[in-house]
Amino acid sequence: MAIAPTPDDRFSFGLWTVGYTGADPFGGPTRPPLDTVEAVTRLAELGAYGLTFHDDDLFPFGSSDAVRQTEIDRLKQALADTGLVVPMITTNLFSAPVFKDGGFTSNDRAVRRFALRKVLRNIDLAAELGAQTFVMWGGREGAEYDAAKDIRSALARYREAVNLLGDYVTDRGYDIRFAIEPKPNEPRGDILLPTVGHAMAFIETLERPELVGVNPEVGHEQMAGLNFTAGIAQALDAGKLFHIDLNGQRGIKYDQDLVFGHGDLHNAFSLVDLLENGGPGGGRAYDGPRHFDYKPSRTEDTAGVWDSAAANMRTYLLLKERAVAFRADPEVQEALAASRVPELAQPTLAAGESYDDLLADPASYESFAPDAYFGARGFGFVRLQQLALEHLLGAR
Ligand SMILES: [Mn+2]
Repeated sequence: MAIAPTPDDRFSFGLWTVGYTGADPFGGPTRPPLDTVEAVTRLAELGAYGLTFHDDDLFPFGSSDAVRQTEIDRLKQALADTGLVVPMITTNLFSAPVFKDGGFTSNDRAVRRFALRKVLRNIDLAAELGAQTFVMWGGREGAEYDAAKDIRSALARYREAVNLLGDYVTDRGYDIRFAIEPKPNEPRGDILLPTVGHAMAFIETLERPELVGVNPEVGHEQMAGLNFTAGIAQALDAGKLFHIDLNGQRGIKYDQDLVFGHGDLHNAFSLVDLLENGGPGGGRAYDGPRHFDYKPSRTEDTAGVWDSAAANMRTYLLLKERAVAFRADPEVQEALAASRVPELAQPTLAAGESYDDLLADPASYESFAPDAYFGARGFGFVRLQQLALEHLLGAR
């Protein structure tokens, strides 16, 4: 099928994704390092619109000011040459040994102060490059041992850090919002703010909650055994879906970072349907970047890196096309109605009806016969899901 991504699709990639050289805890790299300019050029050729990065992806940790500036200038030139933009930037507070017990929540206060300085410097760079979202993945913010981490103090320090960052962007007049990326574990045994729900509850305790949302990643929620689409729906309900990380994961195991759709395909289909068709009136529910946070598998060569990058976008567009066909099918519309799916949008009480009115309505209780009403009648959800599957397979 002729499907070509364009910048209007708003596909973006982390520099660390296509730049992954294949090193894992059990073996070294299987591919040569990827130069930033090459990454920008190839992504633009493939139809992406954006590049994202951690500070340490662009210039190595501990770089001199001169090296840092050289790499920033090379990136800026590549962006100008291709039209690619930088919609999101993030800071690496997990790779360098100094962060072995975390950044914002290290037990060591000097490390926490250093972490804040590293982030503030990178926020200045985000503003300089026009990035409007600053993602915070606290991969080392956690512990392996319950005795080693006072979780309530850790959350207080996390809150102190995010409040300070909110003050900073507000005082500087930066058009930047923050997005917390939850993950249950890996590299720490347990990570703070492990799921979308934990992160959203934490955000409400901040001084400027309006500046902070979430950046959920498909695989991270699925590592916790959770339904990613349902988590995204709740983030949308709370107005907190500031960014999204798309990839693939097969069940509760290590973080696989597979190509989008190469894990739970049903959930990928329902996710694309939600993002593209789940808004008010059936339109787009989310307008931000469709950001891929995947890793080209260690088995692949350089050609395989670009094949896998293209595969993410192609899979998204195929699912988008399938979701539109699903919604347009009269039999699906009939099955949705038979399953009472649209009826859930109808308020349970009538306009202006009070609990006194409800108590005075015998049809709602006294004369309602629950067993007779639904005892022998089903909802038809299985038929509906089979129709979704047949559209997903291209069988309809
Ligand atoms: Mn991941």
